[in-house]
Amino acid sequence: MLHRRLASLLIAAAALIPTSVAADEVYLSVAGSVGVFRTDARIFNPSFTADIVVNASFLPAGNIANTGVTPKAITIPKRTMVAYDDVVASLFGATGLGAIRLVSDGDFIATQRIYAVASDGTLGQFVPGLDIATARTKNVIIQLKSNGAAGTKGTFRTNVGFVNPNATAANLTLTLYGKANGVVGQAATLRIEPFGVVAPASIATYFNNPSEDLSDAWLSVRADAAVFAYGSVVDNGTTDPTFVPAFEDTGEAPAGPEPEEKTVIVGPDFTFEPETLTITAGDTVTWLFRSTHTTTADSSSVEKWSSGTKNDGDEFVHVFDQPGVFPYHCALHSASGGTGMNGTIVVQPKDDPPPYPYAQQPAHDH
Ligand SMILES: [Cu+2]
Repeated sequence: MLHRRLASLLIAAAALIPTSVAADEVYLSVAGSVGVFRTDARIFNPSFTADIVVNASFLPAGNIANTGVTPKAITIPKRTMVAYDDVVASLFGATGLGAIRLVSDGDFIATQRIYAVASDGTLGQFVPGLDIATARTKNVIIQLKSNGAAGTKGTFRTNVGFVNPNATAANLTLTLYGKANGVVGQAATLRIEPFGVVAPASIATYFNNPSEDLSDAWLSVRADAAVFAYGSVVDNGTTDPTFVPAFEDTGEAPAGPEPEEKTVIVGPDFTFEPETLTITAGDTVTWLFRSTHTTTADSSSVEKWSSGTKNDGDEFVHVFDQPGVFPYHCALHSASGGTGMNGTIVVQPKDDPPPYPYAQQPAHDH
């Protein structure tokens, strides 16, 4: 009984402190009803002796911070599988897409079926609940296929989705490889809010609808915190979907190029030269001031910095460690994101070679 009471206290503590370490923490990475798509979930308690309480949180998609979500406590009796058809509605009384976070001090198994309601029945895919221990900083999603639009028989499309199971934001770098195993376009960056959920979206949109052959493709997902990533490959003729979980990318990239030092001239003609500077993560940027200006990161920039007001002959140095696109302006002569005296630092990822540079691959000779 003492153990039981202690367990209840621990559950209460887990509910109050979402980041506390739990015995079992599982994510259903996408759930909800959209159009003809539905998701059914099951939760199983393998214990022969004890009921368990699972704290379930619905984390809405839209890449919003879900730190304030209050979990709902549900009891799973011993040796019982509890069914939640249309889980977002039946368990949470909610609508829309999101992820589900399940936390308990007892062991449990959670699974899901995502399916489309068709005229002759359903077409669906099985989605395992993902243990928090399998969230990773280095992921790879293989066997993707994206070579046509919905309705075109014989072609497939690929959606990818992401969940950040951390109480802090995560910064992801996505690198897409096509049929020739070369990098497609430029690596894409994605910042996911604390406990944020990015709903499945076409892989092509992350890479500006590339023209490369993606009839076979794979995606590298690197992050500065452990995240969940998955693909869903959909037959455009039948809508038959296949869930593709991310695997650990165990490859160790060789050391990238040595960090370089780059320079921007802050001119008396109210310009940054060059206006757009492309560097590699870890590079140092020095602004050389030739008249009085105040270079400052835009409010939309993930990387925050400001030179303060500098005069002719002064320098300001900043190191960019995170990949991404970081717009900035002169606070004396332009508004944040406005027109006037603006510049952009484009930071390419360092740790996902080969090949360099992160440019469009040459067109195939056919
Ligand atoms: Cu200025």
